Amino acid sequence: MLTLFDYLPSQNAWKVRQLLNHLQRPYRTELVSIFEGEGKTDAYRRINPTGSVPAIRLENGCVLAESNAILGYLAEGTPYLPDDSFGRAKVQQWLFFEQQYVEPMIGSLRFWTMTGKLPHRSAPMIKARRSGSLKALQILNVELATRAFIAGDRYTIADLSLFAYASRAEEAGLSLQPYPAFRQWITRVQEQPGFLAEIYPYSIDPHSVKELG
Ligand SMILES: N[C@@H](CCC(=O)N[C@@H](CS)C(=O)NCC(=O)O)C(=O)O
Repeated sequence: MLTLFDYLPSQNAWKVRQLLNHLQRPYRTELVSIFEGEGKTDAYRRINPTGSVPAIRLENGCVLAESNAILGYLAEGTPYLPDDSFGRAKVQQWLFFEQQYVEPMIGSLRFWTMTGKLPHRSAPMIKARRSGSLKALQILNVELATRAFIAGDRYTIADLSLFAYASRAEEAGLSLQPYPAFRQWITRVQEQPGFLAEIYPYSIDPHSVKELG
């Protein structure tokens, strides 16, 4: 059975949980206590060299890390990834966008806000993340005003991936009021069969107030 290396408050890991739920694919979980340094052990670095979650181990022992790479692999041959080359490239376009403009911006700001680290970050760092986050939300709002889903007319892993952090922007102190098309897309994603509403706040982990090593 597939193993997911997970940390429950991680929305990067939620992406993989969400796709496995859509696919109704059974898996086992190994929790990695990232704030206690479990990601930095030699054993875990052989699974993911960066020491972060998520990662998966397949039935044949092969391991794979990076949330969007995992999504692409697991979605192969399913309705969540187009089978034509242009459709797949469009999905890739938005997966790269997610990793450059959403996760490091909204994700970081949300992480600092929810774990009490924001007051310990410099004003220029916060300003850069805030303006990057607003830029990402604005782009998504403009794009989603023209079509139902980000890579075309159907829900794909690009929507799933973007949803993980962008939909939680209010937890980073960002209002979603100026982005009506984006808010309508949030509802469309939540209406997908097998949508996984359950998410975990950092407060379930008393160690999350520490800095990551
Ligand atoms: N680009 C990576 C980012 C993974 C990531 O930063 N994961 C966080 C949890 S959301 C983590 O494990 N951080 C611990 C660390 O980096 O030491 C992905 O998309 O999988």
